[in-house]
Amino acid sequence: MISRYSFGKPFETEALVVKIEATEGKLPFFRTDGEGNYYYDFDDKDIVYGLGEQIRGINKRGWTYTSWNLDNPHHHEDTHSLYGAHNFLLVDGKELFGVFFDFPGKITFDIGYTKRNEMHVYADRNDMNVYIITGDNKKDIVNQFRVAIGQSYLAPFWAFGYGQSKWGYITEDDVRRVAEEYAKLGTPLDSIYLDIDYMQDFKDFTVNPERFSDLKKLAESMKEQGIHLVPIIDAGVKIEDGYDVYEEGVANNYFCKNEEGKDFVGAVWPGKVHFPDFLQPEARSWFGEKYGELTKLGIDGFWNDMNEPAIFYSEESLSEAIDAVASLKGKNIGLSEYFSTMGTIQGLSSNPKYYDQFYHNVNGQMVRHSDIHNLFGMNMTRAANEALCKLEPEKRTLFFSRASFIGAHRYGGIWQGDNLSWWSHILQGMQQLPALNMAGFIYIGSDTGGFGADTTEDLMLRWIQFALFTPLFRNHSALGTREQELYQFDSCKAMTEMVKIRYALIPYLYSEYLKAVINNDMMFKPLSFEFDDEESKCVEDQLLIGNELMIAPIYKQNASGRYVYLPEDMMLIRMRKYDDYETEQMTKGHHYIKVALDELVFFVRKDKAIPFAKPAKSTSELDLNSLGRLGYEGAKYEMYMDDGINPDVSATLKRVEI
Ligand code: MIG
Repeated sequence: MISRYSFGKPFETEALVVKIEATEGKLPFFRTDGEGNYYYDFDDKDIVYGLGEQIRGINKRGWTYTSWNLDNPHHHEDTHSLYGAHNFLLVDGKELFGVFFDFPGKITFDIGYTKRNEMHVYADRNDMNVYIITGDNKKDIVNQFRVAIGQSYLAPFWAFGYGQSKWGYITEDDVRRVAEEYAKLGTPLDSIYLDIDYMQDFKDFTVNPERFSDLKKLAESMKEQGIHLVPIIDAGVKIEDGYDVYEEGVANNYFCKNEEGKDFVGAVWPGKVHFPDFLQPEARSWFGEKYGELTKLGIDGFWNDMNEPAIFYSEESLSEAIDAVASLKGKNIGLSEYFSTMGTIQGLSSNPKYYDQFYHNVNGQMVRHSDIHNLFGMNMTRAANEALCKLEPEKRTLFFSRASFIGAHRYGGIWQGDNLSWWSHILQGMQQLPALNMAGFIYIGSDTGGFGADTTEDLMLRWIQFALFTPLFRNHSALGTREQELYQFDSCKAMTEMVKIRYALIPYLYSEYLKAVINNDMMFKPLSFEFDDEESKCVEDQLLIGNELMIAPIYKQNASGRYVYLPEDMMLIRMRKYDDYETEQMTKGHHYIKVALDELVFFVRKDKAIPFAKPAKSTSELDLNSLGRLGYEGAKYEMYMDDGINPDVSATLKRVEI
């Protein structure tokens, strides 16, 4: 049961797809002062799940989290905000309920940080809808919430293949080389990503003609090899006379305005930019249709970046900073001046004050950006998705975004942003998955191998052994970091075997993905969502995948194994290659399991089995008609399959028993 409690004048975020009448009467579970403060008292053992992309574990108790979409490459333990705002929580303990704070501005969740046994949720304004969801169990509550926020975005089947990306593929030859090297190595590959380097001067929907002389031809020749090119699109539009996107945006008032009613100027990769006002439906369809210029060239997937929106500086703040630095010229600078100057420079990027300086036109009303900040990225991806549904109605286009709000899950997936090549970030990325599923995001994944910092061969192997279970399985890294395509490493063969295992698992992973989308379920669950025992509640580094598998990845340097908790008897599968593996019956309880660097270990749940394919060089060549099985003798598996491309899933959906 879902009830809405309405405070002040809430902004319509469009997070929900159903209209729920506001309930008169007192908000249950929380104490509230009517000014945007909500308090909940915990028992010692209460657990809080949710908050989507936020850092710090599956159980959110013990830290404070702020929903404020931020270009934040520091996914450190003391971070408060990343790229998404997913204000849905589930409290499990003395009471069981879900709560969604439907609020598009800044809102903070102090979950036992100030006071260990108190949750304090607060926003700067109390104009919001609070939804309380009660139900039989955690899965039921999540399911009810998911129904209310609408069916999740459906990715094409090919998007389950392996993808290679790197900020710094400067020319089309770089792209061709990636394809060639992987072909030589025999690694399956379905996509190569184009980062900002393909654009002309970082202008959206342009292609640099010197470095990518014929994108259409390149896309065609890649398609022949089963490879999709997936270009990036940034939120900011370069200010440049003669550039059609800029000129049309100005002429039609499609850009965000400053207080004087002029187009707001920020700076990102192209230098000075305007930001499309994605809250205007006309601006959305205009910007969305621009994606068609690339689909005409054979492109069928996009990733939307910098859409928090990230702002490197504003004209005013940059000139202030330059003056501050200039005023120090020739002086003997002491410690405090040094640090305050450094602070001024560092504070230029995505400074909160910029977001007070521009406005959206919402049905003729000027709405300050900071009041609805967390809706911006969502509406960019919505623009792209809605336009492509019209331009290419016969097929699914791949979309994933960096910034998001609940509701964005209907328009695309997300990737988890600029992680680092750190061991702890394997775990971090994994812990985000169930909470993202709760918020509706199912097509998800983090940069495999790590984005920032230099990866290592062993980190890469371990990361692949985890990431091969995530819908988005993409190797991506930052400009200037160590090259991490698999062929850069001595263990490229072992890595390739892991990618092949991924392809063998695709029938299962895609089927569980479809189930999660169609039935509004979670694909990644904490153990405690299926098992009631006290120990399952504490497990932070294992996950259930679909209804059949459990994973317990290795995320520590030089570890030759790890402890695993089995909440029931399970079958261990130890694989070196898709056709070279052993199985072992394990009993419920704690075990130490050895896992060599070139082995993949995962578990099939008791009396269950999964389909298993023969790998192929791309998803288009996977033979789904002759599937093998892994798991318990006699167990049945209901497999969901469809043609992987028709946007209307029910048109081609089949459920077969395997
Ligand atoms: O300021 O386009 O998260 O994936 O490679 C960095 C360059 C901008 C951030 C994205 C990252 C991408 C990078 N972008």
